[in-house]
Amino acid sequence: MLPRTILALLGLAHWLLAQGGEHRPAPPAPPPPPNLLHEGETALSDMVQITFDGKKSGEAYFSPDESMICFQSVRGACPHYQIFVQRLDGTRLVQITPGQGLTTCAYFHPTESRLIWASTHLDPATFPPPPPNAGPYVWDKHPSFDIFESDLEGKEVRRLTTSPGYDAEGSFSPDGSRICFTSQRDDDLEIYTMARDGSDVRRVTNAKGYDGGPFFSPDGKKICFRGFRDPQNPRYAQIYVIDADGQNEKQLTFDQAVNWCPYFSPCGKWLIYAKNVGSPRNFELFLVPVAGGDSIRLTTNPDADVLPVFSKDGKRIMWTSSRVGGKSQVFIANLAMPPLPAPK
Ligand SMILES: [Ca+2]
Ligand SMILES: [Ca+2]
Repeated sequence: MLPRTILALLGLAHWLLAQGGEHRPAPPAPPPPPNLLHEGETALSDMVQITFDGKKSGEAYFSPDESMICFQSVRGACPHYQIFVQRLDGTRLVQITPGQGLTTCAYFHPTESRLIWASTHLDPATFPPPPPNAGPYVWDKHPSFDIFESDLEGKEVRRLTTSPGYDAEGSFSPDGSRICFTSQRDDDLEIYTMARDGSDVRRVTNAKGYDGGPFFSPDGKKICFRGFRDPQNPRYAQIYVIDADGQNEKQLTFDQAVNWCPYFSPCGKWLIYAKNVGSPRNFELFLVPVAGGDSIRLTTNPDADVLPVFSKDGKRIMWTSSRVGGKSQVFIANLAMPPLPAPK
């Protein structure tokens, strides 16, 4: 039997070799990418999914050269969001945060290979899993949150805030010299700025309610944020812009909804943000002129579309959506910007 088996194997090997070269059948064409866009999302095109893993992922920001993103994800052993960095193609995945406690809101330094993030890893009371009824995109304004800076391996960690109370939601000024952030150090949640090393803290907002999610304008002179300030309807939030020194606050949305997570366009004349439409869980992306005016709706998908940011050239947006399988992940699409309306 053995020689016959060897002969059969040799025959098989010869046949396999003969399949090579010009007689090899053409490989099947790869399937076309799935159309992730929903009917009516006509300003968007070429939408691609960037993150796939974990129970949920979101709140992604581009690195300065836009080759990488930082984002938060619940995956692996930790039951809470941890901060990760990866290339856009999913390679070079690095967990930045220590793997214990809550984390949120990472943001790249504009010129150095470092990033900031908020974490409760110094407080072991925050290590246990969250309650089982936590929603798809919730975070806890835990008083043990502080803002830290690290390199892109999660090493050389520096703590930037030390005051009691929640400190999080940090982002750099365009030149990297200052950080705007949210803090509860004065009891109410307000927007502050600080020098890049945590010194020279200056308060920006002064209104009852949760003011948060601040980002500098591209010229560094303004800050956009959202505020939950309606004492009759504390669940409703509105979008605001304010000078970085706390002057000239201006409200840009006025409807009874959660207007949330604004971010400046690279030209500084628009904010992109999310608002809940139809149900508390469905958020859609909108544009609003910084000078004031009507908002323009960009998404129509019945799942959450939140936390949008622009690429530097303003031609792409990246945001968190649960449109695939109901699970929050990060997506990028081209955006055709509408013409800026004439000032009223
Ligand atoms: Ca406030
Ligand atoms: Ca939606």
